[in-house]
Amino acid sequence: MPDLLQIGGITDAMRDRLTPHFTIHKLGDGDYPADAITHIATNGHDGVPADIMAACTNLKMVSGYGVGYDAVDTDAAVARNVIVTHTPDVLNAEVASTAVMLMLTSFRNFLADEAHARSGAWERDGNAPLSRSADNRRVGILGLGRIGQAIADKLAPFNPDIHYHTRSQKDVPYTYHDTLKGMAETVEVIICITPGGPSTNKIVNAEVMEALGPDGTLINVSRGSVVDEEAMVAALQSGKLGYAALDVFEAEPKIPDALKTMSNVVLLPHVGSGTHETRAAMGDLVVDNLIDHLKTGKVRTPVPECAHLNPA
Ligand code: NAP
Ligand code: 8YV
Repeated sequence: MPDLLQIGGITDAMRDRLTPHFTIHKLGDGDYPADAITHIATNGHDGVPADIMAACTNLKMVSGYGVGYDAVDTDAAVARNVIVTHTPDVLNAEVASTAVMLMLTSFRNFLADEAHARSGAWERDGNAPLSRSADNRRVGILGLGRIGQAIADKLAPFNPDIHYHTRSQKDVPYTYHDTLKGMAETVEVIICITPGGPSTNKIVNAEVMEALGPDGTLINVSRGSVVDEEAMVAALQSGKLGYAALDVFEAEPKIPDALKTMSNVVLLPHVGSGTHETRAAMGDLVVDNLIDHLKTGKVRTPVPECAHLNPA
């Protein structure tokens, strides 16, 4: 059987489906036969470290659990004819729900309200303070792709005025901004949902956050690298940025301590796609890609950079 290197965890269901087809070696569980590895299963966080990619001289395919693949060097893969796959679409609805719930939680201040109810403060001190309505807001989506569009759709009942910034204008009925700063000056909320990587590195910088302003809300469900985290902490501390609701961070699982004490911030531990149902669908697609590659040489969902390596 071909040898597969497992980087990070896989579910029991994934292992059960893979075991009849591959000899699985888990990275970290002792030595693995680097020269024999033809397939790698990994995730969006761990990717494929450069030394492992180099050591696996017979590598043919990398199957990623997650739609974001910024942790895999696709240039290095393409240079060696290694096809990389990811798990697009099956998580759109879940990640969109996360973004919408982050927006609702931030605007309606539900975490503080829940603490107010649970702690007995309601009986002791009276009603909780009023919050901000999430209805009728000017919402700027940074990255209107598969998930960005799902966020726009899911927000529809809240009657938003949708704006977006991407590199290329889309055929959609929303207001396009060719600069992120221009969008930040116009909207009340920015929801980040671009890929990570060099082209988006810290594009939400101090200038953008100041343009969003003291009443503005920054929501990040993309990658921590998209936002200048140090500048965000400073802007939240100084009041130049009003609120933040974050699922992703620069050095996960590390969250800057300063954010943990701020009442104008909502923090999640990168759980955008983290439900049993969606993770099962992602796991199935990871395995489908691996088994299809083994049986036919063709994969279901190559990353765009590798699409030309997939047989027609
Ligand atoms: P997608 O369909 O490829 O959409 C990406 C969008 O970002 C496109 O509209 C693209 O438009 C835009 N974009 C790319 N580079 C840009 C740049 N430099 N400046 C402005 N816009 C840019 O991807 P998706 O499936 O929606 O996923 C998006 C990302 O969400 C993933 O890559 C991942 O990082 C993140 N994600 C996070 C979670 C989580 O758990 N929090 C879960 C799933 C995904 P243009 O090409 O026209 O610029
Ligand atoms: C995953 C994600 O949890 O799909 C993505 O890009 O960020 C999440 O769905 C992550 O990739 C970890 O595997």
